[in-house]
Formats: sequence, structure tokens, C-alpha cells
Amino acid sequence: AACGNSDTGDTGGGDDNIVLGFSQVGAESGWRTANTSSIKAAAAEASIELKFDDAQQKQENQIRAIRNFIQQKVDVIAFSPVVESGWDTVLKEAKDAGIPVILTDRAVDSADKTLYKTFLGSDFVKEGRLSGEWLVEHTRSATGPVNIVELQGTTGSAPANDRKKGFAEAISANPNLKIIASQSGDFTRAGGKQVMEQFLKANPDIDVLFAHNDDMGLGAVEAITAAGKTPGKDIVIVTIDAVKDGMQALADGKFNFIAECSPLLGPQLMDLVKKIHAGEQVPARIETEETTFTQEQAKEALPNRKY
Ligand code: GZL
Repeated sequence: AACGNSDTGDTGGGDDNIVLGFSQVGAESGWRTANTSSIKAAAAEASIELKFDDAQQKQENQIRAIRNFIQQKVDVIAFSPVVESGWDTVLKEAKDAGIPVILTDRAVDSADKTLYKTFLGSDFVKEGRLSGEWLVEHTRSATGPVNIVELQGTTGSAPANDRKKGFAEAISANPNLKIIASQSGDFTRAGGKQVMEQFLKANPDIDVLFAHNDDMGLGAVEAITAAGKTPGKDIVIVTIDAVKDGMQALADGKFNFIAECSPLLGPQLMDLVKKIHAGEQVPARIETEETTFTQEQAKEALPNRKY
């Protein structure tokens, strides 16, 4: 749609029909499906025409979708990049076509910050750090080594890189805390279960699991139980996201701590789309507000959780 032409008979919310092209990572986790629901609901609420593509966690599918959006001359492009690297070429094509780009959820490592208008999403280093700080506190009285296994998110993704970094920095405060194994479970339940099975076979005395998202933690709970151990007791479990199934596991004592990562970015995204389409300035970085949960806090929060 041509940008900037004003409708004479406009009876809507004052905006001409804005077309937004959105490339989504996939549907790999409860977080992702909640994020997709938030984006679709907010687009409808804002009367923004949404062209939505699910990339099934493949970067080449996202690049193809963005090129299609450029061909279709959408007004704005937004996407959650499955991995951090390899975006400069297609983002330059969007810039040359005069189509503004918004990053949501995950970031890219492009040096050229003019390739996108803003990045709306969580601080993943902070999420990793909060997880580690809770564990340092929880294991304060430990006199010997505390063996940690880590289920990393999708290899090369910003949340995996940053959560790992923040967690490692925080646990360095206690030399007893040691990561004895660390591997990607690709943010899925199946991946978490598969890798946890391997961890359990190779390491007889695991004390803690740090999983980069609830879904991998839930998969790991199946493997831990099958190995005859009690999740949340024999193996302390710390995860990130706070989706409903994760919060239920926390309330049930199978998890011990969750750092929240809110997927409800839809309303803020649509507000940004309207502002950018109207040529207004927007902040280069908008950080999602979120908190953390213990088992007690999960019990209290569960009835009101939106996702
Ligand atoms: C984080 C998001 C991650 C979630 C996972 O913002 O990118 O991807 O933590 C999801 O559950 O798969």
C-alpha cells in the first residue's frame, strides 16, 4: 500500500490501511505459540492487515518471507530472527525498498544499526543472570561441588547465546558451581528430553539442570522421572519463560525457579508499526517488562496467567 496517502472517506481508527509483513521463527514452544497469538490478536485489534509467515525455525524460510514482503510492497516488516547472524543482505534489500523493519523478541548481530528501526524484546543476559543468582543463593550452604547440566536454546540464537552468558557470569560467584555438560535442545520438549537422557547416562551425579526455556525443562522432567529420580528434589531445575505448563510444574514442585520472558509483545509491536508508518521517531531499544517466580509465587500467580 502506498505510504502517506490520506483516505478522504476514512471512518476507521484514523490510520490508512497499514499492511504488516511478519516472519515468525516457528511454533517450537509454548512461548512461541503465545507470542504468535499475541501478534495476531493485536493486529486485528489495531486494524492492521497482517501477512504472517511461519519459518519452521529455518533462516532461509525467513529470508524468503522477507523478500516476498518486499515484493508485495508491505508498509512495515517485523520479524523474530531465528539466529543472530546472516541478515545484512536481506535487511539492506528492505532498506533499499524503503520498507522499515522492526526486530521483535530476538536480535541480529548486524553492525549497521540503520537496517532496522527498533528492537522490542527481553534482555536475555539478565534472564540468565537472574537464574544464576537464584542458584547461587539456593546453594549457598553447599560445601562440595554442585554439578550443573545446561540445556541450551537454538544454536546461534540470541536467547541461547545471552542466557548462557548471563548464567555463567552469575554462577562464577561460587566456585563450587560447575557446568559439567552443556548442549542445545533447540528450545523444544523433545530436544530437552533427548539431551537430558544423554546427560543422565553420562553423569551419575547431576545436582542441577539449567534449561534455557520451560519446554526443554518439561522434556527433561520426563527423562529424569524415567531415570528414577525426582525432579525439583534430586535434581534442582531452573528455567526461563514462565509459560503456563512451566508455571504448573513450578507450582507442583518439579521446577524450582523460573525467570519470566514475556511473549505478549503484540500490542507494543502494533503501536510501533503505527508510529513508524506515520514517520514518528521511536526508541532504538524497547525492553520487555518481566519478573521471576519461586514455587510459592507460581502457586499465587497461576490463576491470573495470560499464557
Ligand atoms: C525468547 C524466545 C525463546 C523462548 C523459547 O524471547 O526467543 O524462543 O525463550 C522460544 O521458548 O522458543
